[in-house]
Amino acid sequence: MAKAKKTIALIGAPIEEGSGRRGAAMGPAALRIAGIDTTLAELGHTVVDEGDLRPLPARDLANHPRANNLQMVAAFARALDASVHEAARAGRLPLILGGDHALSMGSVSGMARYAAEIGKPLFVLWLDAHADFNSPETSPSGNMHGMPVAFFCGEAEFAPILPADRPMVDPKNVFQVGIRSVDERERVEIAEHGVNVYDMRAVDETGMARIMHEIIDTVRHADGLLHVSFDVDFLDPDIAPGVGTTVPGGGTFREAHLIMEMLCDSGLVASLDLVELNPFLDDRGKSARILVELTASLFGRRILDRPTRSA
Ligand code: Z70
Ligand code: MN
Ligand code: MN
Ligand code: MN
Repeated sequence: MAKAKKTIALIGAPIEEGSGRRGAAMGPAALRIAGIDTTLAELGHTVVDEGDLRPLPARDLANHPRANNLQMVAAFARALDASVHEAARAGRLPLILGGDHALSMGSVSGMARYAAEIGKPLFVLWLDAHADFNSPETSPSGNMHGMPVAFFCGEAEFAPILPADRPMVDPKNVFQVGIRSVDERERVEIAEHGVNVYDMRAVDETGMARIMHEIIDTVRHADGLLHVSFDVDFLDPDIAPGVGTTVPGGGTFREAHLIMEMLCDSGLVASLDLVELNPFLDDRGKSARILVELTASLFGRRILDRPTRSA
């Protein structure tokens, strides 16, 4: 499986309106400059760069006092829902170059539609310091990058961003790893809806290898599709400073690398978001380069050409 060559669609989503600050819109450019396309091509994949989405604000939606920049966030959600769905249907693996995490409202919804059409359950692996399960009602900031998981699970239906009858993701099919910053009301929501949360304590106590085996086994036994959403702040700010919301105590490079290698071996990954890279805050391209390294591991780069002893 690890050797399977794919056609990968790079979809740039220069959105920063979902976060509380500027800079994430430069993410797609930084990932391209760090060589995401050539790196994947060198691994033998066919890479189709679809360029950057440039949606106009969704003027049909009223401004919302607790959903900042709703019109722009909705525009990206709609554009991504359409382009991710189309890429997946055409047999291309969507790789979304973010852009802040609000973009996952669209990317995951597009994959949920595709999964429903082919009759498979969609699972989401959410690698993040944050649970991103707020809604305008619960959010302390109003920033929509803190809301995508609630949105694609159907728990934040406050405005017609996407059709209300679209396929939703079952919160029990969401696996969150690396979580270490959860708001008070968000904590109640994720417990109530049965989101699978492996917080940093779980990572320390259980170890990343066992956690990933559990997640991969669950997806495999359900014959599911797996969407991976990688927020740069999953990583420790010491190794990846190029992100708006740094939270100490993050994942190590080795943990992230192991995740990617195990996912590669699983052959289950159907789509990937790389989000929250803020090149304006980065240290000479360091975080962009790490993201490209990790993506290379997910798509088949390996240290030795043999299965690991644990496989
Ligand atoms: C907080 C909120 C968040 C990312 C920050 C923070 C959310 N829970 N998400 N950075 N990626 O404002 O909702
Ligand atoms: Mn996030
Ligand atoms: Mn985050
Ligand atoms: Mn609820």
